[in-house]
Amino acid sequence: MQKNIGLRSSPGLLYNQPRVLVGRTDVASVSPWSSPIIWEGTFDSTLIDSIYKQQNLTIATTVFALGKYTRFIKGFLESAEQHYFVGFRVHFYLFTDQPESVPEVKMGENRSLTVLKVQSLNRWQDISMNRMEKLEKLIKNELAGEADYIFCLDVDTMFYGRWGAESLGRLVGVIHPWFFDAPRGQFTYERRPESLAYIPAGEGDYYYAGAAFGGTLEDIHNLTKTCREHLNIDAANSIEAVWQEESHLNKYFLLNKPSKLLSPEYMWRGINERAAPIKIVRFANVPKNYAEVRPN
Ligand code: UD2
Repeated sequence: MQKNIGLRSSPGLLYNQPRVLVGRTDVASVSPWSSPIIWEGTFDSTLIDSIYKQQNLTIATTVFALGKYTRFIKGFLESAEQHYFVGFRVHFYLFTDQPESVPEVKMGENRSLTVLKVQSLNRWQDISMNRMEKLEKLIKNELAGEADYIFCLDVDTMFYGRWGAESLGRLVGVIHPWFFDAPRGQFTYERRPESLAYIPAGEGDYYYAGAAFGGTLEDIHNLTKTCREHLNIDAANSIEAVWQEESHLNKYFLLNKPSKLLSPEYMWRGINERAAPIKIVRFANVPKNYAEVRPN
């Protein structure tokens, strides 16, 4: 009788055995509504890649660079080429008021960049908030049939480690790097009932970063549309939430629980900052002088 010792059933199935009783014990890797929280040590990148590569996915990725923030484009794109969805089809959409100052960045195979001109705005708060409307329109008018997932990222950032298919999900939020170990009473949610972003004391799950969120086109269309509508209603009522669209995003995620959460490895404070549970910095803020870089 012939034995199949040494033969494999199919390519991509050679990875470490999943263990029921072994895992990260220093952090929660699941939320109370049973969504995974992605940390280093909670996934096998070889396995994840072999699952998702078969699906022939396109990941749309948006970033905004207005005013002096164009200086961050090069570092963002070059580091994304090294670490972000390597081996996948990625289409970057860069919104800027100065298309002429977008640097030449060599993109890999199956990776492309579309530059979209937007009008300049005078207040940094308006630049930040206006992203929701632009994203809503992009998804509705341009992305149908063109992408499977979308991530919306801040530009004053760089990638330092793998950000890959482990981050994909229907509705994905990133736990903010400053508040992951804080009691929710300290979260900088909007606390005035007059705003639609209001979250009262004693409520809330996590504090999510406005700098990174993603999911399927349908879910992110709903998210950006809802946040845009709520920002407009607040504006009509002469109120601006304490952290603008980030406050509205936090309210949205309170009412619409993310199906996947990314740990602060996916939006860290800076490459030189340390905290015990952070075993790898994947994506982090680039230090900036707010007074110098913002329009006012
Ligand atoms: C926080 C959030 C940010 C946003 C903001 C809300 C994190 C880590 N950061 O960051 O996502 O929610 O609060 O106010 O969660 N921009 C320009 N030109 C400008 C100003 C801003 O292009 O002159 C764009 C750019 O893409 C930038 C983004 O808006 O990355 C957010 O602005 P920020 O980085 O100044 O906001 P920040 O650091 O206070």
